[in-house]
Amino acid sequence: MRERVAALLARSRDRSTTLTDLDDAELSTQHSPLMSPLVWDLAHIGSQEELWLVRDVGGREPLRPEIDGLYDAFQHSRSSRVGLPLLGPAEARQYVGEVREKALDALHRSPLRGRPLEHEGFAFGMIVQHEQQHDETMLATHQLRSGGPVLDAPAPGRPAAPVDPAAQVLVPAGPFEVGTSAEPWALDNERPAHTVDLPAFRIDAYPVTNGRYREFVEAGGYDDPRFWTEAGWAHRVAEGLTAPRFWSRDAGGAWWRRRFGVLERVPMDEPVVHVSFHEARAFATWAGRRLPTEAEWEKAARFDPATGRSRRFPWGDDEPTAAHANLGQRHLQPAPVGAYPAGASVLGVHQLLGDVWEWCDSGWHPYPGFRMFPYPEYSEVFFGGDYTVLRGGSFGTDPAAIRATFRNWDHPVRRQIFAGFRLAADAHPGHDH
Ligand code: AVJ
Ligand code: FE
Repeated sequence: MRERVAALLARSRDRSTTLTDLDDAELSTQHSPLMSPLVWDLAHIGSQEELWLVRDVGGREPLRPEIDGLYDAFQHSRSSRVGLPLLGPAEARQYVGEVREKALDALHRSPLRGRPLEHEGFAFGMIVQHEQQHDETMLATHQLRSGGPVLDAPAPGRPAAPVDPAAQVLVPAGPFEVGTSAEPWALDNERPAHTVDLPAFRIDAYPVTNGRYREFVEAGGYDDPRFWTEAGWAHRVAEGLTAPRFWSRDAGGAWWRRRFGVLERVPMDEPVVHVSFHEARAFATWAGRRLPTEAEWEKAARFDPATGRSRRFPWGDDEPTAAHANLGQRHLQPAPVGAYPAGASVLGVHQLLGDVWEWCDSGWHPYPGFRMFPYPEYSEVFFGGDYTVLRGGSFGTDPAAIRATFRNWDHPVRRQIFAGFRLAADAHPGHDH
């Protein structure tokens, strides 16, 4: 386990290093009021690692107690962080390096069992996931940055044969297990495992593609309040929305998108990305369908009707590989639908993990029996707020930071995250057998 943890820590640091390989001015500037300067994310990653692995697990004195407050996300909003006396890029790099040395020392000394924080290396897993989450946040900052490209990755693979992007799968009625009490590095909000009984429903085999979404745009979906909730329409009007973020249309009517500094045609067979929950919901209403609830999404992803068991991942219990899902920033875009047949769930639902986060029609609430661990500012303080659940991770999410039980949340108006959606519908008894 020590070796595995060390490798995961190294992988996340490699990613953080790539994402902060920019000149000092670019690292310290605010690319969008929605985001922190990249140099804040970098030192914040170190600060969390110091707090949990060096001070708590390692039992060491603070390295730089005077900077704690600067990197406390609750003391300073993202838009105000650029005005703080932050560590500069060179200082931040040195700080995270020193913290890492001491964290590795703590890894060698920890029994990796005993008290809950160290049991099965939980604190290490939590910090790996934390750094990877900020790496995805930093990737979103890159997407918001103007100027030429600085990141590069090969295009994802294509499906062997074309698929029907509107294909649907029937999920049978009945109880199944949501959440987990066994996954060692699952975060507090994924716990405990509990039974949920759902009526039968239908869910799309693939996330909604740019091609399907374009039809909604061109049919005037953004101009008809009937498709939008009241809050959604207010958001549509206030922000002047007309299409997914980063899309534009040329004089000939062709759709283009800006992706990490490159202008390119919108690929119609890729899952749509950079839409808010409200846009997703309006699309669903226009299409005569709805978004899945969080429990429906999880059942489509985990339920094995042959055994009645819930799996760790759609494809089974084995950790993700490059064949299962588009994860880990290996590709800097979603893959065309049908590109990951090996990652489909038993029921035949594809691309649930990776590609795009999927908005669900569920607010952010604790599971019955929830117990905060190890700190309330990860999940608990957000419960009941103006948040919507997202599932499944995106091309920007590391495999270490995603599972079929993983729960994410954000404000329903957010569009800079790598979020899309898939459609669901009730299965009407008498029509579906
Ligand atoms: C779980 C993605 C909502 O980025 O706000 C990072 C993750 N928490 N540092 C966020 C997180 C503390 C969190 N999300
Ligand atoms: Fe954080």
